[in-house]
Amino acid sequence: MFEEGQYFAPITKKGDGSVSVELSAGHPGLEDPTYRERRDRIATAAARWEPGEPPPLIDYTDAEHEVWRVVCEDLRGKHREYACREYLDGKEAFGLPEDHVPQLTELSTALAPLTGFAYQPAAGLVPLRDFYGALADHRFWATQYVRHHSVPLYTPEPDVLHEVVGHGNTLADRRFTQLYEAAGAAVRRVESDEALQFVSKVFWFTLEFGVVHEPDGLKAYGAGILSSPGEIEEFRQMTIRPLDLVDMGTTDYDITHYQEVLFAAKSFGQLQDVVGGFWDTCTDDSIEAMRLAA
Ligand code: NLE
Ligand code: FE2
Repeated sequence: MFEEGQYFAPITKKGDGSVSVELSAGHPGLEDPTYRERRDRIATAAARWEPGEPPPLIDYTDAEHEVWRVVCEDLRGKHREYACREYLDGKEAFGLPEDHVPQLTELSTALAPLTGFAYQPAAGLVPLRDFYGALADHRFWATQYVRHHSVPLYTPEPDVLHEVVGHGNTLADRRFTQLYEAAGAAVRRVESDEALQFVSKVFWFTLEFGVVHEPDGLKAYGAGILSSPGEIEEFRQMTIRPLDLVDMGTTDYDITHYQEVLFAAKSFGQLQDVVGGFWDTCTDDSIEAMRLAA
């Protein structure tokens, strides 16, 4: 089950430190025991990781490398057509491999001189405060497993393709990492669960699923659109609302489907001013006041 604001599949820890991953109804890997065993093994490696260590090395199989190749190849032209300028700049600077799944540890090394961000491995569900708080310290919690091979175009929960192709290319550009850092600082500042949910939803409708107007059309900058060869072809047909903090912070969403409501910035500069400015300064009181005024 995925509740709002939950970014990763819930896990259960066993006595020996190994974990088992819960998959939601309708997940393409639910009835595939080989896939589930693989998910559990990769999650166990992350669960045994200690802060300060590099992320565990994963022995990706040929089949997993093949899923990576299929998705990257499919996304190549679609990114050129539908991704925003800043994402394409990050993608060029980062230079991800398209023929094999890279290791998180080598990606952190590549990000260090670009933005200073580093990956740390997520076994499963990361509590919201930990997920966002890490961003303030330039750390990004990431899963390491690969989506199920039967549906490479879309996965209902974040996998390594989403974390690395979707988020990684943005973590390689300072204009984006300033926004990630600001979101992290905002979550550290707010105390109430209501304010946390509000900040988290603004993150969802921007850094996960945001779109932005460019002179030649509507482009995606949200990682969830940019890691899905299926959704990236559909976002222009969705309901597009103007960038509005209270609307974003109070609109419900369902992580398991293509997003039907998206919020468009007039420009990347507007995103930085409105959303970056909000995260830089928001408090429990300011969020409450915004809601009451709306
Ligand atoms: N739906 C995304 C994809 O297929 O890449 C992953 C989940 C984003 C929250
Ligand atoms: Fe994400």
